[in-house]
Amino acid sequence: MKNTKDDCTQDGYPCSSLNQSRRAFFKTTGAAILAAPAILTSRKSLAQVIVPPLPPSPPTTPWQQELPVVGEPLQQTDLFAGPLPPPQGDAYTDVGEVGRAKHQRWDEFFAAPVLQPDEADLYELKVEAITDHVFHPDYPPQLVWNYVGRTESGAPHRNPTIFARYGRPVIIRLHNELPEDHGSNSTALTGFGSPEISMHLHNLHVGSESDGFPGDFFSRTKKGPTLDAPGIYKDHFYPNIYAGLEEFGGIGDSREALGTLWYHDHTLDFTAPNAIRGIAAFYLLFDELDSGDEHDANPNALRLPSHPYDYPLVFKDLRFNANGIHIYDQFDPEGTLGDKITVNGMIEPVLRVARRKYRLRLLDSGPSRFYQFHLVNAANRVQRFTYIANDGNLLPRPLLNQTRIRLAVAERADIVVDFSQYALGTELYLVNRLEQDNTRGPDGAQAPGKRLLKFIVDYEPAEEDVSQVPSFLRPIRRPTEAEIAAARVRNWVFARKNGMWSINDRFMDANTARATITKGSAEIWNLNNPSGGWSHPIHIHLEEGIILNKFVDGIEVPIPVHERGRKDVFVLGPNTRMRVFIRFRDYVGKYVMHCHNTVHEDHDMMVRFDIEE
Ligand SMILES: [Cu+2]
Repeated sequence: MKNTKDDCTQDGYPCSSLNQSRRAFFKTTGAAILAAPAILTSRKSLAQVIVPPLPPSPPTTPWQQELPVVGEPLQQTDLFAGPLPPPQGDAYTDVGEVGRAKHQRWDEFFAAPVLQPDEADLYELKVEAITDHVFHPDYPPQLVWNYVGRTESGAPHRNPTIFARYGRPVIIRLHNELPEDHGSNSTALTGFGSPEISMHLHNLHVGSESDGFPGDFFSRTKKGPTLDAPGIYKDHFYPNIYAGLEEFGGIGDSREALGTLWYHDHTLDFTAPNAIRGIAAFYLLFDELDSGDEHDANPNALRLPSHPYDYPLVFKDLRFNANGIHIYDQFDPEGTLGDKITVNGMIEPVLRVARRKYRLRLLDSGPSRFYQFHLVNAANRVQRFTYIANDGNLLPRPLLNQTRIRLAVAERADIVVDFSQYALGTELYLVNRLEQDNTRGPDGAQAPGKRLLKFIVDYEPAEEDVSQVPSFLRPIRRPTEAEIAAARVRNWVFARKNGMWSINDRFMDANTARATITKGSAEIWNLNNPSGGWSHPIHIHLEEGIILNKFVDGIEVPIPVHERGRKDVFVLGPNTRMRVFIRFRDYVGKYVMHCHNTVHEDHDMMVRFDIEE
């Protein structure tokens, strides 16, 4: 159905904050840019011709704020007690749910059309504007947008981590409570973001209606082109099954388990400003092997360091104006590179740790910065750790005695650091040595790097550390030669076009599938970045892939050992091509592949693909 201008989704794009003009502008050719609306022409002319560099963010005194020693998981919500009806397979448009498609596989998991008590873990989140966030005490309290749940005492729980388990469904009821007007019509760079939202859980194996498709954005009055109606809330059904359900039965193939996931806003054209506004948090998924319990008596359990010694850390690069207020230029297809790195929302925080092993889950949430992390002591001497998971997927075997972690946007790395080797009072730093001076990609690494997070080895653990890192973590299913030979090959070229970013010479169109794939089939995707100037971390929704070959300047190069497991972000450096083997399983519908440099994604390096029966 064609959307009308009345519901504010002409061409399928939200009309708040100059969006329509912006889209019209961006969709034009280079010649047509000259005839674009005046305000945008002037903005774009500035961006493309003069590019006045932003002054650096005001200085901050390091190590003024402390991260919580224990990160509390989100409490469940009793969705049977609230004013809205409990979740069901079909959308409840008559009581305010958005017009989404019916949840796939609902009838396989639940006996009735409407959920019954104790059939799933239930959570309620509201995306809210919060006006008192402190990035750093040297900057004023200010506006962020967060996912907000509730603690046990009923207090707000901002960007909470959700603990989930394979075989136990989760349903998240997401409310959009953002203000419709947040100053976005101002030309100040403080008014960024779109108050319509779409929540993506990266990279759960899930039905497309719960995947946070970019065109599924909504608010009370507006909707994206791929929803049937706007609404006040949307239920997301996360069945927490392994990929391979139809092939293996049960809850799928446990070799496909994911561990470190994150949920973030994915609104068409606004992923970067909305995620950088603060709409992003962790979702940790456990199973029998990676059980989240270092005391687990099950002989199959890995007994990796577990909560509260399993600690997620998210890194974001932000830019602040002279008043210490967060700014971002969502009109510039080169975005805004941050020069202040936040760790879990704070600049240069301190984390006090016990003398024992920790599992640290590192996430680069962008929008554009790449990192090369090192753990160093006060004399900048590099420390060693164990690398156990990339992109949230446990590697077949741990990588011991590692000294660095490279992350592109949306990549994750789980590492185990043994703080028991340090005396009480020891100070250690997580540093970034990767230089980067624009949003196009990183330059080289330079010691000693920038200190982002200080650890203080602060106390003895309350009990003996019984956690371990076994020699074998999770087996991997590699494709056979016959499967590789039989796979259909698709070629995808990621390139600059008219000052924007294209895939196979075209821009994102939420209404048009550029590939149609038969459910249950496997393909080889040739991901090609022929440019010498940019890096593109390519993310493919729904499924993990395995890199078969990697070429730089046309010459095959070894695949780094941490990239030899399952991945959902494929980091294409300059002049790089990869062959990736992917199975498309268990679900049908619309999904996307995109550059996860979210500036490139928003300016339009994204493609819709559909899976069909
Ligand atoms: Cu890119």
